[in-house]
Amino acid sequence: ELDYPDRLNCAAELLDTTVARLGPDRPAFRTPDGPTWSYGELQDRVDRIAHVLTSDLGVVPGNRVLLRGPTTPHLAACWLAVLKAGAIAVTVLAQQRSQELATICSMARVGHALCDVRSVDDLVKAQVPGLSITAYGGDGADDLLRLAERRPGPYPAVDTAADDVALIAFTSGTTGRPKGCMHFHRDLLAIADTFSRHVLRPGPEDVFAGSPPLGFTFGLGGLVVFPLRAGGSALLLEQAGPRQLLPALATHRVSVLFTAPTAYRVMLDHLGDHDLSALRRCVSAGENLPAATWHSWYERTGLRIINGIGATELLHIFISAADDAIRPGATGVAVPGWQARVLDRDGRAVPDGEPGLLAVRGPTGCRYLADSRQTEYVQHGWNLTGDTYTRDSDGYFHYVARADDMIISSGYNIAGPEVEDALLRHPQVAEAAVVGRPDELRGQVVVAYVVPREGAAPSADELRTYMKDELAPHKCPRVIEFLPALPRTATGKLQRFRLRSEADR
Ligand code: 3SK
Repeated sequence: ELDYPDRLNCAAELLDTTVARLGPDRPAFRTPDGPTWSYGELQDRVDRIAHVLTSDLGVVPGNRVLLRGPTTPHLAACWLAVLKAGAIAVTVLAQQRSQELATICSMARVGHALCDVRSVDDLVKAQVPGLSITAYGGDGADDLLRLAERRPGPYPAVDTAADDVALIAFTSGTTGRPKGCMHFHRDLLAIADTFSRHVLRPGPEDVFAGSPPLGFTFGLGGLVVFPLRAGGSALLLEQAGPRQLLPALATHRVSVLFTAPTAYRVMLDHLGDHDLSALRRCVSAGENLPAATWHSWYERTGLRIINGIGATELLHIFISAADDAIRPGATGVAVPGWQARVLDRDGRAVPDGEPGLLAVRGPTGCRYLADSRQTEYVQHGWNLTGDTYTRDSDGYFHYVARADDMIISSGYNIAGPEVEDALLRHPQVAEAAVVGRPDELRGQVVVAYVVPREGAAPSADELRTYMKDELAPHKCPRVIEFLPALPRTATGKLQRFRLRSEADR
């Protein structure tokens, strides 16, 4: 049971409480080339920025402040300062361009922005009425860091309520229209005190790193909230593709890694003799982790990937498992503090083994910013994530597909991920995505898009023959097409709707 006081400032809890507990000298953030920031230095920088927000920029509690920039200690410090000053952080991704930024600013009524000087152009181009933009990392006299130099001294955190909004995180899902998800100060601690505490069990010696950016709550949790809550440190990488991750894991003795299934597959092709001996936790989320990927990673590294499902609506991971509790191919069990069920469309639990809608509830919850889709996501007191799952008799949850991604062919229900998993077991396949194409005779037929491994060129016939040994005939793709890469969102999720419209042509 999580029991937070009514008055709670999450930035003060993450930073000031950790400094009081472990002292100021432990490392907090490091980068591949820059100096390491100790907790004391981080606290000093956060406090100076919070002073600038209040005294120079006129930010008051409840104001919404947009944060934009590559993954750096400065961006993390700005996030903490905004929360410490009682304002609300609105996080965005580097890939979001002026049109989307304008929509987000208008939806969230953003009045101020703190922006890495390298990312400022798109924001200026967005021409948001009344938006005050303060850049950091440049050399102007009005640069945030220059202003911060003139504002020394501790900043007492604003006395926020535990259920004051601290963060508005935007998600476009895999189909488009952005939704702003509001999260409270207590929610940000709850993700650390549930998933991180019970599944990762980190300590002050842990070094966290990963690919998700801070504008995606997967990254914000894994690279800022979890390390600070545990008194550990994070390696923040501006370039965090699989090929940059591998040498960084070795050089900085990373012990907790956050990335997506695709990155694990690419890293497998480039493992070489990188020293991964410090790595003890490999988290995979953002997409379903196929059993084939889990086994390949285990065979090559001896490490068991911790699978998990999370959502921007719920902030972080709510189903997962670690160590001996891991069952390859399953997502896991409800994280302590969370409950999960598989329901039918009327909100009734379906029997174990039968597919239905994944429903979860726990310490956070979906709170869309003025969006009628709220009543689709929250029903019967449960958050419906939009995924089809089964639960087995041991309480393990197994991913089937996104709820609207089931393929119905000749009366059979076919889950694309099962077909993808089979394709991924083929040694020449790097990535695979399966969708339904409308068909007069069968309703839909199974179409597979395949990205071959580097240097490989399998033929469609070869893969079709292989699939016949792997799956029942009705699940085997009728059509197999090759692509250089699969279409993905800025957070790395597969955009099946794009493949479906490709298949319709
Ligand atoms: O959207 C997701 O897939 C996700 C996964 C883990 C943690 C947080 C999020 C948003």
